[in-house]
Formats: sequence, structure tokens, C-alpha cells
Amino acid sequence: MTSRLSNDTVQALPASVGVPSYDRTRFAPGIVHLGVGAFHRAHQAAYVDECLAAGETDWGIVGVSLRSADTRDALAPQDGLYTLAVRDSGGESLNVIGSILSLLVAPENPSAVLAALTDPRTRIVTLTITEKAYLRSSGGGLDAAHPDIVHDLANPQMPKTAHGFLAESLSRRRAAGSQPFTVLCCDNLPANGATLHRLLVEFAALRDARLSAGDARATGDASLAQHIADEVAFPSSMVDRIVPATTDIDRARISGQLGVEDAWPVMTEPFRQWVIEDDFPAGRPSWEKFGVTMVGDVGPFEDMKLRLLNGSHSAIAYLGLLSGHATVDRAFADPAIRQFVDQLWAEAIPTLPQDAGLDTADYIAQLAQRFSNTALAHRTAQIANDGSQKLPQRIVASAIERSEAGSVPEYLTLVVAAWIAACEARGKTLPENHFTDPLDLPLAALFGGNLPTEETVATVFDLAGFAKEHAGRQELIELTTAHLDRLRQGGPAGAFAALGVQ
Ligand code: CS2
Repeated sequence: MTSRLSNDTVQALPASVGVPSYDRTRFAPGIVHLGVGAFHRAHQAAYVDECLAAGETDWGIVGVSLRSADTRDALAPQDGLYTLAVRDSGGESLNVIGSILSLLVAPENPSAVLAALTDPRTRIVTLTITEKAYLRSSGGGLDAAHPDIVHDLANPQMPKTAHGFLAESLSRRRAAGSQPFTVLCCDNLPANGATLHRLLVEFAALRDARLSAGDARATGDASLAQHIADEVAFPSSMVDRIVPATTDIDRARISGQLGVEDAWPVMTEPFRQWVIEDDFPAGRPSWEKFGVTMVGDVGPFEDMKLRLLNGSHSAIAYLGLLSGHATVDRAFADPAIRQFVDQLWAEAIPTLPQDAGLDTADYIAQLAQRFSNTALAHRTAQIANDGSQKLPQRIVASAIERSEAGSVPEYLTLVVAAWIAACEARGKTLPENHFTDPLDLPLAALFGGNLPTEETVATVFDLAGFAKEHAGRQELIELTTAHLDRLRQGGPAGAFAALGVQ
């Protein structure tokens, strides 16, 4: 195949493929997105595409990759266009998304990223940089000793981290007299906006301290932390759409259907949800017209999503991997895993606010349907990545609350044990780098030490900051230890049997 999806070829695609109905040359960049991966392209960029199609021309997206050039390399020759393939057992529908105006790669050209962030037309900065890129210490504050934070404090004009880019650009905007942008965090963290706000104020305070100490390379004035604390809006949001990594088979199939090559189409499910706190002093698209729910407090929606969807997703991933299931739908079709997940939901639901009008029964019924989508082939290994960063809000928070309320969180702690067992299984029953975790080095050292199980579990809790300073910590360690012993001896079937799950 020779020609490529682009502005020139998009109008000649088969009639069954949806294409941007608007003039892409007419819209201005209003949003800079940090972390322009598949999730962003299946979610926020698709919503913004609908806004643009409805004539809201000020909200084009500048997509920034903070690490690799892969997305830019695939999409720049396509004028930022890509196909969104929505798949379920009923088939596949294809839509070309046109909302990404340009793509930048931060390590190649940090100045260009700062220029985009400082552009007065940029009114919103959205982020999907994954949990670990927030660089939190195990206590939840900013990991000030992280080499990238150290780098960004010493080189404020050449940042590497989201914190460095946001702080420097907010400082420059302030100096230039332009209004701050609104920061809209779209990662799966609890109170994600407030969390990023807190971390960024901490980071800015470290910048301010260097400036006050007379550091010649420091930039701005020494009150950036106060400015960010008082003047910059960080609405929280809950984002939801299942987006499996694109495979070469997907690329070939989609390109075949288009009749031109798309180097990086994105696969997703029909379901999508976005709930956003309505706090945009610099303006925003009319998202509510396109299915976004604008609310005063996103907390209850976030908790329901993190604890029911993401919590069970992680459970399915680790128990699935330990049971030999490569994809979510296959793991979920395993009667024992399915029964386990039902019990896990039952254990987590009482931790959700009872007075917020959440329909948890309907929610889990939808989840069951979504996890059964055989057309997605969502790999368990993909979800298994970065468990140390994910389990605190997905599993451990519910376990702490159940234990504090006087009940025994057996199912939740089995997920923690399954994570440890799956980490340990790499290089043995699972391929060496089947998934990765920021704690891989200390974990490998720990697993090599042949310690008693309880010591292993307690060390993992310390490394990952699980239940730090909580009264129930020891109980959770003991429950996890018992499950891990059973998993090591009899696999998931052994651990399930002790809970009466078959
Ligand atoms: C998944 C999420 O990979 C993971 O950890 O649990 O990416 C999940 O698919 C999304 O949050 C769904 O909205």
C-alpha cells in the first residue's frame, strides 16, 4: 500500500468510514494535551472532534508526547489524522478523528512544548500521562528526590516532567500577563485534579526556594507556588473507555478497509464516559452537548470507577495471568474468576458513598458486559503494568475502609497477593518482561531473598506505600500473606478454594 491517510486522502475514503466534516484548516489550538497515547485518542480527542464538527473552532488539540517519538512519527505524516475503530460482537465502525492539530515530542524540543503551553490561545491543558508520571513518593507527596524532578528544578527551561512543563509555562504566562490555563487531569487517580494541584504547588515551592536562594538558573519570581495555589483551576475528572493496545493485525485490517495506510489506528469499545468538575475560568468547549457530564463534585463517580472497574480489571489481569488467560474476556469467562469478581464487587460496593445517587447494580451489570467484549482482545498483561501505582486507589483503599469498618477484606487482599504472585511469576511461568512495574528492581531483589512470606508481603507494602500509617495495615498484611501462600502452593484454584470460590 503506498498512499497514507492524510488531509489529501481523507475525503476519498469508503463511504462507510466517518471523516471530519469540518475544515481542519479553520480551527485554532485551544487545548494542549500531555500524553498523546491511545487512550487520549479514543477518549478526549474523540469528544473534542465532535465539538469541532459542531462549529466550536477554538479547541483544536496540540498533542505532546513526554517520552517517545512513536506517536508523532506515525501521525505527523498523516496530518494528525487517525482512525478510531469501535468494536464489539456486532462488528466494527470506523471514524477518522481530526481534532489533533499538531504533535510535539518533549525530549526532542522542550522549547516548542513550552511555546505551545505559553500560547495565549491555549486555555486548557489536559493530561493522560499514567499514574507513575505524577512522581509521587510512597507517602503521596511529590518525590522530590526523583532524578527527573531534580533535573527539572536545575533546568527549568528544559523540563522533562509534566510538573516542570506546567510550572515553567504558568510562570511565563504570568510574567506575560496572560491568563493561566485550566489543568484538566484525565488519569485514573483519586481526586486527580486536586492531587495534581497539590503536587504542582509542592514542585513550584521547590522552584521558588531555589530562586530565593539565589540560584542563577532559576526562572520567574519566587511566588509561583502561591500563584498556582490561588489562581490556577484544576478540576477533577473521571474518564472511562477501554482501549487495548493496537496490534499489527489491527493496523493491517484497518488500512485494508480504508484503502490507504493508517500507521496507528486506535481500537476501543462502544462505551465511553467523561465526568468533569465544571471549573474552567478560561472557558471550555460545550462538552455537555456531546455526552460529557459536568458536575460540582466528581468524587463519587471517580471512586465508583476506580474501585469497581479498575479494581476488578486489575484482579482479572493478575488472576487471569496466573490462570493462563491472555485476554480480559477469556479470563472473565473463567467461572471461578467470574465468581471471584462478583464477590470482589460485593466487598468494594459498601465503601462507595451511599447518598450520591450511584446505581452500582446497573454499573456492575454494564461492566460485566464490557469485560465480555470478545472483539477487543484486551490483554491481561497490558493492565498488569504498574500495579504498585494502581492498586492503592483501586484495591487497597477499599480494603482499608472495609477493615476499619470491622469486616475482613478477603477478596480485596487476594488481589494484592495475586499482584505479588504475578510479579514473582515473571521469568518462571510467565515471560520475563511480560509486564513491568516501577518497583521491579527492589521486587526482584526481594523475591531472590527467599524470605518468609509475611516478611515479603510486609516489605512490598512498605515499598509501595500500601496502607501506610493505617491501623489496619497489619491485618491486611496477614490476609495477603495467607493468600500468597495459597497462590504459591496451589495457584488461583488453591486460593479460591479457601474462599469457597470454584
Ligand atoms: C486499565 C485501564 O490498564 C489498566 O490499568 O484498568 O486502562 C482501563 O481500561 C481504563 O481505565 C478504562 O477506562
